[in-house]
Amino acid sequence: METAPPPSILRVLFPGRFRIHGVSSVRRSGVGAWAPRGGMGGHPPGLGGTPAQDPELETCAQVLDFSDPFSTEVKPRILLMGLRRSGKSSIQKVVFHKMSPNETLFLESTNKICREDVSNSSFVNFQIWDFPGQIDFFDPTFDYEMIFRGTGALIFVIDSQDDYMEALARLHLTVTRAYKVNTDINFEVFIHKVDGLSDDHKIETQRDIHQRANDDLADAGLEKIHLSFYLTSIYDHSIFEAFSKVVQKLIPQLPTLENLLNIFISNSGIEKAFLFDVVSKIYIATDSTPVDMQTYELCCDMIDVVIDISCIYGLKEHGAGTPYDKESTAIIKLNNTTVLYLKEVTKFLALVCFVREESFERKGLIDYNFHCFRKAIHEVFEVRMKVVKSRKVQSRLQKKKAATPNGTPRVLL
Ligand SMILES: Nc1nc2c(ncn2[C@@H]2O[C@H](COP(=O)(O)OP(=O)(O)OP(=O)(O)O)[C@@H](O)[C@H]2O)c(=O)[nH]1
Ligand SMILES: [Mg+2]
Repeated sequence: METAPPPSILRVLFPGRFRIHGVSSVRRSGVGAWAPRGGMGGHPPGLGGTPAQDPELETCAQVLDFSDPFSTEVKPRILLMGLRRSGKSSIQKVVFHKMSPNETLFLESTNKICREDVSNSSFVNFQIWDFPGQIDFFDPTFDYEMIFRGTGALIFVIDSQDDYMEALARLHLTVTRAYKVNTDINFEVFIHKVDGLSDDHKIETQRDIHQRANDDLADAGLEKIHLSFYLTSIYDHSIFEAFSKVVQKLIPQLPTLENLLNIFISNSGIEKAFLFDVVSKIYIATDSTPVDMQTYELCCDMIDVVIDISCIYGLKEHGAGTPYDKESTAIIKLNNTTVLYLKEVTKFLALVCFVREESFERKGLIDYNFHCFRKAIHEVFEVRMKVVKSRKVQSRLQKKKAATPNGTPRVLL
């Protein structure tokens, strides 16, 4: 890739792709976004509190206000639904708040719908709505039509360690209700807590759940509804991988990003490349070669190492500065003649590549091609920002129209 596709070509190739879904308003999560991980390995005491102890988080997770006419803004919604104790809140906390999986043992049962914005002014912009276990669709105060109308993905969490017959009935009810309101929703089923199952049992459980759920839909004449299934656990990387796939389906620029990654790797002699959202470790795109779990896990570990070391040794006095910036880069040589190469792409995105040692000898070429790749990503990003700005202006105008001259809203908020 001696020359990156100029922006004009990008726009010609993907004219409709520069649509955005969201307007960023609230900063991601209440915890410092760059706190060292509490995830798989835990983090040093005193560095980055966990959300469970962070009172700021409580104010961040807004309680749903159904009457807010602007709360249904353009940001795609991801709903977390499922029976009580199936693990919904744990998933949200582990993926987006870096909570350590063990700490989820102390989470209290959710008793009201909590929504949270994941906004990082990059490609990953959405709202997550965490539901209490038992939602009564027949409760008149529960306006499910309004909720499903603005939903991009509905994640239904099934506890695989429990008897899942009730969960399957609830899944069927939820999916059919949601589909009636909005046929565009992606239905994602997380067969969760699989850390407690043997490999054979995992496959058998997935097959059984898949079969039963689809049979139920077929019996109701709704075989056109497509359900995607994932085996997940908060105790390994499977939950991050599953969430990556859910989020990728909501990123309209995905084909552009994949295309750029394909051009980049084929011209640089790179085996595999991932574009990561550094904070959540969700990969928002990868080239078209197949992903294997070990590769993905190595990338996650590399990001953790870079951020942890930067947090501990890279910050200025009194913790000023960010541990991830333009200068962020890392090279890790593995003992199997593979090199892991990480470079900053935007404030929130990193490129992590797998390169053979012999190809890495041409690092100059890789760096030059990376420079072109980065420029192209920024072009895509700029188009998106322009749309975000114009959406903001539109929304402000809308709000003004809805208010009386003395500023009081015409509708009850
Ligand atoms: N073994 C295992 N336990 C998990 C996993 N995910 C969550 N849990 C546990 O499941 C229990 C319930 O988790 P929650 O996240 O509170 O469940 P919830 O679905 O939000 O429950 P409600 O808010 O009551 O609807 C906690 O004790 C978690 O530690 C997992 O992947 N594996
Ligand atoms: Mg909960």
